[in-house]
Amino acid sequence: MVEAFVGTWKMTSSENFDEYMKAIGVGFATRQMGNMAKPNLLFSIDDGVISMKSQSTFKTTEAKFKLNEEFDEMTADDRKTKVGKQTWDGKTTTLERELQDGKLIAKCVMDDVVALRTYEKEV
Ligand code: DKA
Repeated sequence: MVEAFVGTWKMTSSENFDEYMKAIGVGFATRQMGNMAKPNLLFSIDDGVISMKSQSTFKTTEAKFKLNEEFDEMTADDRKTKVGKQTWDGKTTTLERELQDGKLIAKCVMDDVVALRTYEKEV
């Protein structure tokens, strides 16, 4: 039920994200910004098109897509990627977002490095 994602989500925890950013090749200065950023994730649906916007003081990015279709995403570190799997420069990372116990969990995987970022819905 993609409707359950609709709304605004605030990041409440982030585990192993610096290691993940290192694994995908993000440089030191951008990692500092990425580590400090506490993004809000905004999901909306319009006529079957899902909009996912990540807003932070560091960077705001937006991707629009339909379920089960590959889509382009420009990431906060300026990689132009294709999602579900993000592919660029011959590398691949996966970024899954799912709901668990009312929280949105973003699981970022690069080889054997996994970062988990937890978001809670604004009421
Ligand atoms: C999330 O939605 C995961 C975001 C992953 C961004 C990877 C690149 C960050 C570069 C600062 O929480």
